[in-house]
Amino acid sequence: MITAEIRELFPILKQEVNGHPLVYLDSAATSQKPIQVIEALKHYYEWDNANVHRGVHTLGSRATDAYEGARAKVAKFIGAASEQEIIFTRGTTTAINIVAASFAESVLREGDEIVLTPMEHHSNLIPWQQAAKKSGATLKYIPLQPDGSISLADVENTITDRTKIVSVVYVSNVLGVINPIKEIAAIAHKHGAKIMVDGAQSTPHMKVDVQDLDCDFYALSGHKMCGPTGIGALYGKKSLLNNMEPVEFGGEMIDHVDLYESTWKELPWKFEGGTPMIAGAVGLGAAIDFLTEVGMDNIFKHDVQLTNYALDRMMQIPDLAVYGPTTNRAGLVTFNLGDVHPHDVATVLDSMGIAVRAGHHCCQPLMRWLEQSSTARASFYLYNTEDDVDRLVTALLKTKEYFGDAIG
Ligand code: 7TS
Repeated sequence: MITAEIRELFPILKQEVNGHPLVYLDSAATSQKPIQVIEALKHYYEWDNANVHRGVHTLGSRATDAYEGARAKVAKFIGAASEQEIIFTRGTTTAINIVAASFAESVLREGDEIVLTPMEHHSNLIPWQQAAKKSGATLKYIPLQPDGSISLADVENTITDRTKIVSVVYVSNVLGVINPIKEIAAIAHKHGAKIMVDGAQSTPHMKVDVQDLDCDFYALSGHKMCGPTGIGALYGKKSLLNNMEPVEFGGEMIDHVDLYESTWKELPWKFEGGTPMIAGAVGLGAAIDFLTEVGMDNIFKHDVQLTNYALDRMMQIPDLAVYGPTTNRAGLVTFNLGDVHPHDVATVLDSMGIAVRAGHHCCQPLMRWLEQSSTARASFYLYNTEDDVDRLVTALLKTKEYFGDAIG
């Protein structure tokens, strides 16, 4: 499928915003949804809606099949060895919180180390800060190279035999850099540590194979990969998940309940207390079907080409600073226009129909490292075109003119 055909499948892109055709460049915050996903949600609610894993009635078994079918799709999509290794969560944040809480409870002890990087999203930072506080473990950071990338020598120097868990983002939502997860995993394992991967920004753009990466845990968000909000997944190796305690307790996750003691269901359900996000899972399954049909390799190629095109063009704009390495990156360009506040840049761009994000992008420590209080960010997906980038560049030149002396 070529981009023009793909765009046709996204109804939201057909509108005008502030008198201009919409250019949506904020997919790193959340992607738009193709008609297939919208139809799957509609069909589920119009025909199959019922609670799962309990009813003997027809709708109950249809809903259960749809929900468990979606789990099988997620497992296949990221190369998990078994569907039991996929736990549905609200998104990446919830997935990381489950692992961090479990490690704080039963793995981490005083003097142990948790290894992160300064480029982590708050969702892969604060749960570990809390885990460190609860357990007495220490947080350590793999330093960043001047361009924001990670060197394996620094990984070697940071991870030690005291390290119990390394938690690293695969693709940074600010720098766009793709981190060498497979190599980091190998170093972590050499020291007996586990590795958790924040896959919020990688899963939408590239083919992921958790077994090839040999990561122990992997988190993803459905809403960034054409699926609905409120659904995501935690992948964990079965041997590890089997030995972890649930974080939420209640209906759905139990086997036998007594007045004073209870036992849990087997994987993955012991981690899914309460009525799950059934429609969300169905929508995520439809999103995975759609992405698979387009082809993850095609999507990666398209997104990288567009990012490189945007980088080339944007770097020619005087007074415009772009952040992150110039190679080995996917899907986004973070920038600042002189001293103009990025919120002002985003507001002027919005007046021309262009949606970008401005702020700290939930990466305050990284902003400090960049010596910026905030930045603007254009992020791309399979429905964006070179024309979108051209419109952004023209609009940025106009913005520059508009602010005149304030720049520089
Ligand atoms: N990790 C990374 C790398 C992210 O980019 C995000 C969301 C999350 C975790 C959290 O995902 P959630 O679905 O649980 O919220 N990032 C962004 C962003 O860059 N702009 O808005 C949300």
